[in-house]
Amino acid sequence: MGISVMPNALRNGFGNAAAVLAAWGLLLLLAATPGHAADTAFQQYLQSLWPQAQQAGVSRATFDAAIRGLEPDLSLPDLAVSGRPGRAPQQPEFVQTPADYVRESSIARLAVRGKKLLSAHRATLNEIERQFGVQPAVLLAIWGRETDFGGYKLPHDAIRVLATQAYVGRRKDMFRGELLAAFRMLQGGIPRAKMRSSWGGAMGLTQFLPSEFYKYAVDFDGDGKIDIWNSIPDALASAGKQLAGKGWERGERWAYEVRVPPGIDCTIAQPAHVMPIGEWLKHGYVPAYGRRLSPNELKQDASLLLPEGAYGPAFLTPKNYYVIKDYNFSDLYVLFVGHLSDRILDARPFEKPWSKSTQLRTEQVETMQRTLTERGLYKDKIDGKAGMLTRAALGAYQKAHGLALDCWPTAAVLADMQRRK
Ligand SMILES: [Ca+2]
Repeated sequence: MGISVMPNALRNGFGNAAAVLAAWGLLLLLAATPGHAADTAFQQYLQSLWPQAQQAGVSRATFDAAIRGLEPDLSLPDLAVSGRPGRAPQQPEFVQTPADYVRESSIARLAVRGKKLLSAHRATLNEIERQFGVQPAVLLAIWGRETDFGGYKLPHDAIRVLATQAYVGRRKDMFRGELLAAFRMLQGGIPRAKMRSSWGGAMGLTQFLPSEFYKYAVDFDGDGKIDIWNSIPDALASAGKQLAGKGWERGERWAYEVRVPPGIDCTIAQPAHVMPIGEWLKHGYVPAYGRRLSPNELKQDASLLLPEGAYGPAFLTPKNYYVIKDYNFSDLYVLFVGHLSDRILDARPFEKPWSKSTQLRTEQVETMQRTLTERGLYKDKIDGKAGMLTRAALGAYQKAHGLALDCWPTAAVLADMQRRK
């Protein structure tokens, strides 16, 4: 348990005396004083939100009922507490590989189920596509990924999660806004018992944060109520409207798997390096399975994605790739959802399988990211994940030092970095 939480808590936007007291209260809790001291501080923090809740149209009775007896849930991930500052959500000891996350057995199982649901909900899905431009299989893939088509029981009370994240999470301001929106949902008549969520506070069959609920959720089955929990038409149409709102290009694909020409420079695989797909093909990239692209598809701008560096499958990613990424900021999430959407319609896996190559530990990738930052090759987060920008920076390092170029965090690169220290 680390006393170092205190400066962080103060720096990260606690703006008034009550909140400062709340932060000290939490510190006391972390110093293992009896729980009721922290409860008081947490309650004081929650009470400090009342003026904003009132402004948002929440009644005193709703507000009081929502926070009565509420305690923070310090077991949640992504909290800046207890000697784990900056701990990423559910961070595994080893870097998660695409093969781990886009697990073939999960994809295959969900695709079979998705295909059945596609027939069962065909008319609704076609109508959603007509209105919002998002293909049925993409919406089914999101539903499958988010809640296993409704089979996954969300473990948390959303109010408690949002309140905890607003109080002591790494993104306090964002979650304070979400908590206020969740109070509005209660005020609007949504029962507390329905508001079950993930550790990040998302609710319903397709996982909406409260602010997104207000922006995008729709009544699509025409019963006069918006129900993203039990109505499949409402949940899928809401997800469709959300993707449309984030810029989904009607009818376009999420990505194109391609064979890359031999000897490419893998450092070009980053979002800033964009060409029309037709240009990529002129440079020797070939659509997997000999797929033919329409003139319209060839005109789309796309960047190159190499999720496993020089290993595994490669993709050209047009705008819709980044629209799904905006929905959940993770390339592996987009690969999962995108590939599942394809597999619902076509049983073929990626033409080039994931590599079986072993992974480094998260802290080893963090060490690499720090070295790359010191050398001016990397400017993004130190998060121990081998994301696009980390892979490109590793490639730049390999080029600078005459190492084999694969844009992938291997033991060889790490050893080279340590030797040059
Ligand atoms: Ca409805």
